[in-house]
Amino acid sequence: MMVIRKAEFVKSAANASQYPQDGLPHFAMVGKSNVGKSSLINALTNNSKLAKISSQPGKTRLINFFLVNDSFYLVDLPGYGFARVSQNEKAAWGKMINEYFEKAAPINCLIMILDIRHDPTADDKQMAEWIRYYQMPVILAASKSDKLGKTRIKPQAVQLRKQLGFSEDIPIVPYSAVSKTGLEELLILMDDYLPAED
Ligand SMILES: Nc1nc2c(ncn2[C@@H]2O[C@H](COP(=O)(O)OP(=O)(O)O)[C@@H](O)[C@H]2O)c(=O)[nH]1
Ligand SMILES: [Mg+2]
Repeated sequence: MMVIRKAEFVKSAANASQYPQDGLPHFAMVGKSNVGKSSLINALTNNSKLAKISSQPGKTRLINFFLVNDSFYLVDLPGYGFARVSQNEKAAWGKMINEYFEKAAPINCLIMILDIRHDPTADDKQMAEWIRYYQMPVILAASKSDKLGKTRIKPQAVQLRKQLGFSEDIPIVPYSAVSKTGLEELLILMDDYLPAED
């Protein structure tokens, strides 16, 4: 299994010319604001201070790159669906994500995060369509499983995947950044997208 030995913030980018240019693979976190993207980066790297967690939703406006084990990036994408943002901000978000999808080769895999307690929003469904359109590899990650009774976790995750229109071939992993459950399973799935370590 992948062991995360080292993780560091590298840079923030507003456009493609600012992305890292070293050709290392990316795992990019997508999901609505406040779903837990930054918390997942911190939980996976076991560093609570690495990515900025905000109780104010909608604060991440840039793409943040974190280099792990000197061999791949965890990418914190700006969240979508924050009700109070203006049309201008929504357009800017769309442009930024679209540019990332088109120009940040190689994106090895997206990690699409959904709150396990809630049905997918229209924005989540739009993102799922986008992922299928670009034929991007994706792992679904259902956050905040600590907020749900144990017996409801698995069925709720399976339901979420179905509501998003993904087949059973797409993995969905319930996890909690608080109780740290599900993280190993995610790392095992991510490992399949990385070149074998020597
Ligand atoms: N209970 C619980 N809270 C979480 C979990 N993951 C994130 N949060 C909380 O959800 C809020 C938003 O998290 P954040 O990582 O900033 O979301 P982002 O906007 O998607 O980056 C913060 O208050 C986090 O502490 C989780 O697995 N369980
Ligand atoms: Mg964030």
